[in-house]
Amino acid sequence: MDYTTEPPHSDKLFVQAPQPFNAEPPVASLVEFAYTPHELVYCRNHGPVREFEEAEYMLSVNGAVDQVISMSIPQLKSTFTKARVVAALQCAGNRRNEMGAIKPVHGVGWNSGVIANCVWGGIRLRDVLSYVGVHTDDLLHVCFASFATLCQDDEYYGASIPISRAMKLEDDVLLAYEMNDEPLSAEHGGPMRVVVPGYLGARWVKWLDTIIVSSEESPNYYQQRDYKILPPETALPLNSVIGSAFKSSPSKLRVKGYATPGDCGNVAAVEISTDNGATWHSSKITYQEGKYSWTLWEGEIPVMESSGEICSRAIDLAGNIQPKEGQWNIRGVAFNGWSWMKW
Ligand SMILES: Nc1nc2c(c(=O)[nH]1)N[C@H]1C(S)=C(S)[C@@H](COP(=O)(O)O)O[C@H]1N2
Ligand SMILES: [Mo]
Repeated sequence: MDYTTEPPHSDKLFVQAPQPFNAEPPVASLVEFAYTPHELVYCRNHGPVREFEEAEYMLSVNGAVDQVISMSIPQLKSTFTKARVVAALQCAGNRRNEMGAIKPVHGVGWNSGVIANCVWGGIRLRDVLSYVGVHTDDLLHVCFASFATLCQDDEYYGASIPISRAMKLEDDVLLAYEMNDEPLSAEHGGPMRVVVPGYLGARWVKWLDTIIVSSEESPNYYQQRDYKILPPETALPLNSVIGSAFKSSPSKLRVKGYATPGDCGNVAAVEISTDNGATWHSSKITYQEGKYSWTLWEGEIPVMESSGEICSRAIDLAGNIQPKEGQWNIRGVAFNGWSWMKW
């Protein structure tokens, strides 16, 4: 595969694997921004990044539809209304290195920066499916594919979601062409990618060129093998991560981090402890937006020592508490044990 024609990458990222390009920002920088700036958005690729001309890029929609269509991006933009959604994009492998410390796991070694909270702009998948005509009462799947790009383990990159998720009224799934109000860059899937709020990043197919409505899930390797995670298969678990911890005065420790919900309602609180969880201090939530954003939090707690270790745990609206130990699995996905940081 040819990696020589890739556009330049951000120099603010730690490169975890150069080809395909896989890189993440330092988590201390990440938690400084509610919306992740482009240069701090992680890159997760299974093949070379390619640039395409928007005017010539075509999206085709076929399969179990009344009318097959093939439209260019400008045509799609003029046919369907624009929507904006704030949602956190997160790789299932986020925090894999912490899981791997328990017992070795397979996959790119990731720390806890494989997440980005962005404003996504695009057209609604629901509008496109209504336009082509689908039978929503059937147990159908909406399969996404990027045949235009190459990848490591299959002929193309693909994924799917149930049609019920695609058609859900208040929770738009987007075919996005903007990220943080800028045109979607090539490395994040421009001219068009899928945005499925609440689902793991593997389903957010980049360089989308084909949608197939089918009675089966996508047969693609990345749907059937690589990102089959324990139930729930699509959402990531309740999580919190410490981004930075430093002494703000001789007697105070300042701690900042992010948190993400599972599928039982948003994050309601994040707690921090300096005694391995014997006692917990509450933190202040400083940012949260809608159902699908991440949560930013910070706290200042009394400490007299000059060094130590701190941990965090998140609690959601249903009262679920992030577990002390994450559940180990060989793929190293969906780790959500308490977050720890030495200071
Ligand atoms: N076509 C294509 N889409 C893809 C991928 C890919 O390699 N190829 N990687 C997926 C995975 S595993 C993740 S986590 C996200 C990463 O998106 P990003 O690189 O914009 O951060 O894109 C998903 N969509
Ligand atoms: Mo991913």
